[in-house]
Amino acid sequence: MIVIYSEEHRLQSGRSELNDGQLVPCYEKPERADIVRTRLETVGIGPILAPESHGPAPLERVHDAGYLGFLQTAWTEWVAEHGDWDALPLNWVAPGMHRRVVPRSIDGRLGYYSFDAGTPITAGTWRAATAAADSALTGADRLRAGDRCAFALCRPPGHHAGRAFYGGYCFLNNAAIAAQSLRDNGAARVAVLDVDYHHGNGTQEILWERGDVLFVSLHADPADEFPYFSGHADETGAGAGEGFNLNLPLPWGTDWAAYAEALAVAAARIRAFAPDALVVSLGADTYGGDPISRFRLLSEDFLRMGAALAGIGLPTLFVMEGGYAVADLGVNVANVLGGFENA
Ligand code: FKS
Ligand code: ZN
Repeated sequence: MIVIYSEEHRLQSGRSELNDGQLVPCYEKPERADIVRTRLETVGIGPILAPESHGPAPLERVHDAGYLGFLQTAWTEWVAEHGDWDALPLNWVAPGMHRRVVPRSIDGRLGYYSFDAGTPITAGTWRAATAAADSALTGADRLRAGDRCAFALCRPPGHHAGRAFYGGYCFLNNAAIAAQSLRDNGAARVAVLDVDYHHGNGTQEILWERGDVLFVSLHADPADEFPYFSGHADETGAGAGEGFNLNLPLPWGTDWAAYAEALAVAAARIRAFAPDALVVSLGADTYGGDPISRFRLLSEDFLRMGAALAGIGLPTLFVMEGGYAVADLGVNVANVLGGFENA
């Protein structure tokens, strides 16, 4: 399976995020991609290729033009105002306030376009995020060329990024950008299956009114877990997208037995949709050893996950999302990909 990887991911290296009341070192750090890459080399999954640049057009198919402009200039504006330190938002709109006018102030705009204080914008954020999107797009190209599968080793991740918002370590929605590219290049229907521990609220928002791109997500119940305000089972889509959004929230402590049942429900829904391609938002933060998550999958369960995903029987693009037990992340991700390839 071809792996698409860019060294530019290193350009996203935030200093800190707000977590449990403290500014702590960012969980979403360059070592994550390094350990995955190293493990893939060790087990012989590859070749590992650099992404091709696809320019702004595929980003504009998914994201708001004003939002993309903001992401490109936010760091420069922030440094001019506050100096050379991570740009983090501090204020958000609440019910009864007004979001009609885009603030002039960079602080105002950070709040306007974000939903958490864990996602620093740095000097290299835009370049890293566009390299990640290009990786997903290059992976989509591989499926179009006839490959059975491909893996885009994206960093920063993407599934929390919406049409016009960032958060949860995500800026550009790599999976949605890839799904849209597949649609724009001949696929009649595409499914996105999100197996990251956290709900892919950005992907859901982007695809909410779409009947041509099915979104299915297994994740920790938002009643207990980030992103809290998205991911309930009764969120099923709207308009042409009604019935094409399937959320399968699971309780803290979920192990492989319970996870596998939900995965079978997801697989059945995807097969019934009969898409031309599958995009998997692949987070390995469902692992029992993950420092910020509370599911209980074991490393060998990721082999089973890969085999189950292969059983869906579709050309499949894997797009890297979360996973913070860095020492074991390489093994867990390689297990999914190896489990898929060997099924
Ligand atoms: C825990 C606070 C958690 C944010 C968690 C973000 C998760 C990001 C992710 C992605 F795939 F996008 F990277 N704060 N006390 O794993 O879903
Ligand atoms: Zn996650």
